[in-house]
Formats: sequence, C-alpha cells, structure tokens
Amino acid sequence: MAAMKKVLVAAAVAALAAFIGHRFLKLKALSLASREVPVKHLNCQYLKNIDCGAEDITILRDGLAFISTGLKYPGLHSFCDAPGKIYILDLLHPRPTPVELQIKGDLDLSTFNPHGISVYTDETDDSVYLFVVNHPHYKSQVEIFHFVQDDTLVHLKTIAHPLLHSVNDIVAVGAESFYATNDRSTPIDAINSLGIFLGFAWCEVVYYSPAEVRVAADGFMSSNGINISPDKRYIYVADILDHEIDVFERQEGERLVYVKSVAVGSLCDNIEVDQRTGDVWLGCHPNAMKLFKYNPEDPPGSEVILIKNIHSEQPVVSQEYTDNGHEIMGSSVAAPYEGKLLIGTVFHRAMRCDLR
Ligand SMILES: [Ca+2]
Ligand SMILES: [Ca+2]
Repeated sequence: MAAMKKVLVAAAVAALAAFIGHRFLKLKALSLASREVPVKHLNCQYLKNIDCGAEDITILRDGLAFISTGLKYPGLHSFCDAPGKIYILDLLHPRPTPVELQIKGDLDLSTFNPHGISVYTDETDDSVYLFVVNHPHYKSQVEIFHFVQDDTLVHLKTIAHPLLHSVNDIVAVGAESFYATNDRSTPIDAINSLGIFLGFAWCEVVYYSPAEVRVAADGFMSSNGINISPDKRYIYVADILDHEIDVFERQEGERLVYVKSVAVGSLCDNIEVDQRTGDVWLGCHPNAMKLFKYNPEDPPGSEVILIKNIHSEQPVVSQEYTDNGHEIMGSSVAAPYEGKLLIGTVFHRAMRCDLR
C-alpha cells in the first residue's frame, strides 16, 4: 500500500509540474516573449516637450490633440519623477508644439497620474469635456474636465467606484457617462497574477452614468484600449493579452452585445478611430516581456497596426509602422489626422509622422 501511495504522489507531483510548465509556456506565448519585429519606418519627428511618455492621445475634429503624459504604473519603467500632465497640440499649426494645459479647480496635482483619455463634445453648445483615468497613489478614478480658452482644463468631477478598480482607458458617451476598461481582474496582485497564470479571462468593461454603474461586458484576459465608431454604434475593446480587438454593438439602455473579434497578432494598447473613414488605429507592443523588463540594451519595440473595414466579412489588418525600440520604445497609441499620425508611448517620447 505504501508503495502505491508513493506512486500516486509521484504521479500527482509530475502532473502538477507538467501543468505549471505548460502554463509558463503559455504565458511566454501570450507575452510574445520571443517576437522581434522588422523595422518599417515613416517620415517622423519627435514632439517637443514630451519626454515622460504619452500613453494616450486623442484628436478633435478641428485638429487639437490632447496628450496624457507622465504615467507611473506598477511594473513599468518611467524616466520621470514629476507628476503627470496633460498637453495640447494644434495639428493645424505649421510647427505643432505640445503646450501644457493649466488645470484649475479642486484636484491634487502633486499626485496626478493620468492614463487613458477620451473627449466628449456636447453638440448643443460645442462644449468639450476631457475624461482622464487618474491613478493617485496607484488607485483608479476618473476625472472630468471642461476644456476652456485654448489652454485650460477646469476640473468638474472625480468619479470613484468599486467596479472602477483597475481602469486603463475610457470612452465618454455623454457629459457624465462613459465605458471603462479594467486591465486587471482585481486590485489584489496575487489573485490577478494567479488568474492570468491559470489563463482565466476575468477582466471587465464597466458602464458608468450618474444613475447607474454596472459591468457591460466581461471575459477579457486584460481589457486595455476602448473607443467608439464615428456613428457611435459600435464599441471597440483591445484585449491586450488575447491579441484581439473585440467589437460590440451598443443597444438600447447602453447594453453591449458582442459582435466579433479581429486578430491582430500583437499586444495592442490604445485604440483611435479615424472620424472620416472609420479606420481603427492601434498602438501596440510587439513583445510584452521586453516592455516589462526594460533593458536599454535591448529596448521594447513599437508597432502601429491599422484595421480597415472592421465591420466587413474580411477586415484588413496591416502593420503601418514598426521599430525595434531604437527610434521609439513602447508605442501605446496611434492617432490619425488628415494624413498625419501621432504616435505616443507608455514612458518614452512621442512622434508626429506623415502618412502620405
Ligand atoms: Ca483612450
Ligand atoms: Ca492603455
């Protein structure tokens, strides 16, 4: 009997070891740990004043770009100790230069740590509201600002809620309502890591309005960028660890109905949508291992992916820009405007490129 027990224990240990080994291989595959990208450059210039990352960028129809800078995020490199800032850039200016926006109102600027951003324009009076994911002391909350007088943001409101626990990005759908992605299943590190290790898709997209807060979609490994189609009918979510962009249809009462997923073969971060064509532009990480390890000798690369005709039977996915990290590291967003492209990064610089 004792011998039998020993055999069973040995078999159990071997099975567990095989399972753990299998999960490690799977994690390596998820993070694209051995992937290298060839260099495919565009004609680009670095933006002045942006040296602490430009994790998210969004561009208004009149060519004004908002830039979120200075992100500090657990496990990711940062070149800067200073708090984060929001910049604005006028793409219609002959020599566009980012200018820091002044923030007025009741917000602690010493702990400002901006991450994903989104703009809502009130069509009735053309008021522009900037929504910013903020991580003071690594917590998650959403700030709503009113953009006034070309250079000022007036802070209107801070939104915090238990469902908004690990917010990465948001898309505003009203002056006080939005969808938000959580990039972690829980703020508790050990549980979140265990979930990823076991391969569970536990992350959620949350809908927020002053009247209602609820989970709008779930089953993401790590939901990151989120944005909306020009006709406001569809919501796009980047499941960064799944290497897919998920498409949802907005239905009555802000219900999200899953439509399909488009494979992109990379770890895509934020999503911007060309307001004219509906093309979907993605700032992506070719290799997550290099991004998290950050070795200046072997820097994390950058990759911009374009999806055309996303709602058709056969969306066209193409690599529009790639770099091995020697020009720009850790691209997290690619925002198009009238033949130009702004590329932002998690902790490095930002560039303005010609698309034609
Ligand atoms: Ca965004
Ligand atoms: Ca992001």
